[in-house]
Amino acid sequence: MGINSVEKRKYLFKIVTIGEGGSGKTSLLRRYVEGKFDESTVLTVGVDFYIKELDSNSEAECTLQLWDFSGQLRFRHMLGNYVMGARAALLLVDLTHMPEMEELIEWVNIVRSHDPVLPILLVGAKADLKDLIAVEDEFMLNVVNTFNMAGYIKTSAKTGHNVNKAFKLIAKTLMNRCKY
Ligand code: G3D
Ligand code: MG
Repeated sequence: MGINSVEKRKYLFKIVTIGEGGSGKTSLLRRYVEGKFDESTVLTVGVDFYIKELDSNSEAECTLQLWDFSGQLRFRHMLGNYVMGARAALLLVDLTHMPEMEELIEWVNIVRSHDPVLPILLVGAKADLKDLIAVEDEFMLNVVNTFNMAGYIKTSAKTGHNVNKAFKLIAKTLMNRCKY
């Protein structure tokens, strides 16, 4: 390495997806990491994880370790371990079903059990199902404010809409958080 070269900053972030079973977590991750959408997703059993490197620039390289949890009730006792060491979370809400506030509070509490200020990006999933949308932006923005989340973004794993953008947004939030 040349004497004038500057070491690139290297980041590795563990990011977890959370949200009810069927909200679209696995589909979002597969679209982002594998670039595809399957109509029939295999039900996640336990935990999967994916690695994705973001386009690096001259200053930094950023790798995301993306964890995918089965939303099934019988695995919920594992959630504490699942979120341990996470630097951020994507909370998915299926836009075709209005969520219960208690349900969202429960997810926030679980994911922030180790880090009370953990950045959470609220994701409105399945935005392509335009005729079936049951969740208003106002409600979601209110959730963002209430829990001081990192933001709200509507995505479609089916069309790919905003999928890269969502992960870029969370990566940027995390990289900024690392700069003092
Ligand atoms: P989960 O991992 O949160 O449990 P999945 O959710 O990713 O398994 O998705 C649950 C169902 O929603 C799947 O359909 C999947 O195809 C569908 N889905 C996920 N994302 C989108 C999206 O962006 N648009 C549309 N139209 N559908 C989506 P099935 O039929 O397998 O239950
Ligand atoms: Mg899944």
